[in-house]
Amino acid sequence: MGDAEKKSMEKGLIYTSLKGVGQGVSGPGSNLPAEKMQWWEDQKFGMFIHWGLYAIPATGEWTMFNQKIPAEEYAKLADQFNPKHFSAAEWARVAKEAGMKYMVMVTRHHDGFALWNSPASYRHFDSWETAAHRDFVKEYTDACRKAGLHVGLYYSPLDWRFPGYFDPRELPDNAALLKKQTYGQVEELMKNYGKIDILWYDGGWLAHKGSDADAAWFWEPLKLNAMVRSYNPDVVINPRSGMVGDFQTDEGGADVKGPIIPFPWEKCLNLNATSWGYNKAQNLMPLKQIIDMLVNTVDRGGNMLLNVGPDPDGVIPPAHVERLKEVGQWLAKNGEGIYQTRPGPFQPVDDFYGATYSGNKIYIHLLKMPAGDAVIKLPPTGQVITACTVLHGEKVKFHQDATGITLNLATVQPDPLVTTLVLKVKGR
Ligand code: FHN
Repeated sequence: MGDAEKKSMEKGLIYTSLKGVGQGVSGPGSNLPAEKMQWWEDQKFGMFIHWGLYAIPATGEWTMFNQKIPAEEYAKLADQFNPKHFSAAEWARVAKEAGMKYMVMVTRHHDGFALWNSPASYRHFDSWETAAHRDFVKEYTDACRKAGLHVGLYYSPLDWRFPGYFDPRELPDNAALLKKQTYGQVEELMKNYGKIDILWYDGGWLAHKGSDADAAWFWEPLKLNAMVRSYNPDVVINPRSGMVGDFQTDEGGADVKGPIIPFPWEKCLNLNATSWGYNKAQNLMPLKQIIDMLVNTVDRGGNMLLNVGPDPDGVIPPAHVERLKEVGQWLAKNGEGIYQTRPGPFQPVDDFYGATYSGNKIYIHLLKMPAGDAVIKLPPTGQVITACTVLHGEKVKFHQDATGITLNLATVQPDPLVTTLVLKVKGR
């Protein structure tokens, strides 16, 4: 992984440093009010998809830059990009089977290749005008909706084909062409594919330096996103256009720890740790780690966007499909304590437990069983607990007093991944 790629990822870390949170420009109507974010906060789990020409060399989505491949040379990959087994319906089926409620597809990454019919594409570098002659964004958005999943589109303003990206002040004309392409392509995506629920910008930072907010002078994101909202008024926009986001992002596989985060946020990470794009080097995330990451994120008020990198033929590797199916099996049993919940009322204890609530129920997620006397002591809460059970399971003895709630887990058969307990609350 090149230095530039490493530096770009550091921007995504939040909370430990809260870097970038809330940074960026904002203005009247630029961001959604809290009530228009509730549907997004209810979903909890989505599929991220990095797919494009870079699947062919199978060395990750930064191949062009890391291997210093000249744009003309790299563009020849489009002649080979003609997937025979691509099925957006199959992507959607895998996402649903995993318990995912929304999808975010990379429509154009930093290499400049657009996966739709894009008249605004600089030098017609898109899948409609090259070997595939297909509009993959159309097929994806149709399949997503048909499967009842919310539709998200990823777009990279950064395009390595433009030297003006690396020196916008010295090469203003070329930089202006890049900006023109961005405005033209974002408009195509917002205008031609029906209602878009999520817009996921990435690569707003200029010359691989500084933050997305630092580049707002160049992209004018208030103007750009006013155009976006003129087509999709309620689209949820991430914090990477230089404008304050409707949610914040924490990128990468670092464990989620610490207290509940008091604003909408999303953890985005890879199922295959080696790269976001398809890679012949595979390092598949263990099931327990995925469930722990999901629970730790949800118990702190976040959504989790888990990435897959389909192969050049558009097929999600079978081992990834199998792992996602296993995630879906845990969610089929434990989803009641995940979807449509909110974090709390108890603060999480790192590497031990966290909580969510919905209606008259509080869900305790045990990442591991308490050592020794199989007793867990929860802090006091102003609510009266009337019952405690394992979710869809046996009763659990409990005692509540002014010092808190003591749960006796001696008889509890733990789930091999994460155990969910349910506390019934009086009067709700
Ligand atoms: O440079 C990109 C990277 O390739 C990948 O798309 C991730 C996904 O969030 N974002 C950037 C790195 O922060």
